[in-house]
Amino acid sequence: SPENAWWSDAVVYQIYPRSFQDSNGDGIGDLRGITSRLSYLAELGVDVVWLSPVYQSPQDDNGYDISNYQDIDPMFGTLADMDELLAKAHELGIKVIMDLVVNHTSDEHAWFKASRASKTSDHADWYIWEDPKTGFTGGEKGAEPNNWGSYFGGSAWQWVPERGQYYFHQFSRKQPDLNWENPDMRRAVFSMMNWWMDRGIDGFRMDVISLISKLHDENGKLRGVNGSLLPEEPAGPDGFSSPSPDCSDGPRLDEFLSEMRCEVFAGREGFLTVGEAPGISGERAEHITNPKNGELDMLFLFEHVDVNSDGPAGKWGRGISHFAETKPSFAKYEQIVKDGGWTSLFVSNHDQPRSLSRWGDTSTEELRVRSAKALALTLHMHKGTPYIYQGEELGMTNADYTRLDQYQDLETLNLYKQITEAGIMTPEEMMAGIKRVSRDNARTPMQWDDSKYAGFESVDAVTAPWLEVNANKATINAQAQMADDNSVFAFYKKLIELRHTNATVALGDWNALETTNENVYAFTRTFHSELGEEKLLVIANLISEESEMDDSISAALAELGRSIEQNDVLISNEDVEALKKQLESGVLKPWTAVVVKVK
Ligand code: TEU
Ligand code: CA
Repeated sequence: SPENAWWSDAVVYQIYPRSFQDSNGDGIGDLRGITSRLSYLAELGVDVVWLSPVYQSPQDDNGYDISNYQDIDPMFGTLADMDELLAKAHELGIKVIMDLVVNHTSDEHAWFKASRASKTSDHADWYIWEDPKTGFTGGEKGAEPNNWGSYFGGSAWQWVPERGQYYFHQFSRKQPDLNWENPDMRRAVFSMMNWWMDRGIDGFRMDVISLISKLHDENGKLRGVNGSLLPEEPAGPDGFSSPSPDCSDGPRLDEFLSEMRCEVFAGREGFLTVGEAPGISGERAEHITNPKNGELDMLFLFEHVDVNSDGPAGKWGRGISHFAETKPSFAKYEQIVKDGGWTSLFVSNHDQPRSLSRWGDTSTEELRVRSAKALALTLHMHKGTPYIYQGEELGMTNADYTRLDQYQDLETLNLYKQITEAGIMTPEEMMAGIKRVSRDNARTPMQWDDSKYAGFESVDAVTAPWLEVNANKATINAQAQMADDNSVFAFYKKLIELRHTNATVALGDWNALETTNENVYAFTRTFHSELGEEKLLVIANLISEESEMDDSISAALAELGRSIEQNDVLISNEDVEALKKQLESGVLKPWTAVVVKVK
């Protein structure tokens, strides 16, 4: 069972290296910068650090386009810097996992250069190539093999005259999809993974791993279910259809993942594998993460962050959302765990807007702190493995940008063009969407202190940070929060400590309480040991108004048999006297959140 794994009570911290700490004043975060901040992570108490990609890359998608897997991009440092980071992290008891991006490479990778050069090269079939549509010569509009669009805008097909063929790219045209049907390609990927494991890393976060197997025919050619034609789905208003139904959770995914487990991880211990898995159902997630199937330790599923994103403008047209809307998704994730699998728990990463800006209240400093703690408590009290994205532990917020030219993310810039040109949104509407959901919201430099560049780089650096620092560094920064016992940072530290020290928090069964007031989220965690049963009751009011508590919550609270005292409260953003009043009157203050030990 996953409960026996070393990581069953672990907390993972994600670093986006570009934006974490710059050590040499070129405006870009780097490995030496990270190494210099490891003591901060040790103080916070995290067990594992996940580094977004630092490999050699033309940086079309900030490193998710890799041109050489077995070297560090000079922008981030050297292999020696990586070795030093690993050694220092391990000294502090922190494991390090790297991002593994093997659904695609950069178009500047040697494998792709060989593949595009000719149809007969050794690497000819390492990527996914198709002829132009019948009746077309190729390269002209309408000649693409089908109408699939790339997630980053435009067609998913790119014409290459040398081969007289198109290659397939689900992401940017500088990110051609690898052909996992090719066994030589798979062997090369596994050998690269072994090289990194042997170098001392502790595992991988696997980028869009759910997309590596596509629908294909018996010759391994990308084909629809009817075997002869590429599937052509109905197009959206931009003229493209999504490749997702035919390219996610494909027929050989389990086989590829088991093969990887055998080829890379068999005989190793103390590692962690987490797969990014858009398009995977709850049942399939349980299968993939159930240890008896030997695939992956856990997955990132996206249902909770994708809520309200299915209009014609996708996430860009998403309105205001409430965290309570994610309850059904968390129930699904907890079911995966109940059934013998495992789940990761996250509200932020480098692709999402800041969770606090999306779901919390940043209108006053008091509400910012209160709502950041309520969201953190709620997430961390689930069963699974919590992930903290850099700056989340400080309650960092979305970028404060007002102009398009302040953004750099290729998805943001491409989709601005595509959505406004197709008339799906006006430029004003799209700018509002970008302000809410652009990936750059999470990529602004880490706020270490209130100095000119927030401590991300030194004040006298000649080159400014690659992405503008948020002006609220003056109030939101690590230095201030580390000195304050009531800070968001101190609260995260306590949540992590609870997971390490309290078996019920790490391993207790999760059960939702039925509530009619949807703004209140309540669940229990129950753990049986030789000492008997321990039961925790988690209550959170997820809005900026008072909320009435349901009777089901009062009933669960009544198991305590008396009114609550300081010792019954494991953690809260409210003091015990205030809690007593609210729990007895049944009216919760805005964002009150608490874990009560009722048994
Ligand atoms: O993201 C995959 C993914 O599903 C994204 O399309 C995500 O949904 C989108 O960015 C949200 O707007 C992974 C990486 O996390 C992302 O940074 C990369 O750009 C992408 O893969 C391609 O490698
Ligand atoms: Ca640097």
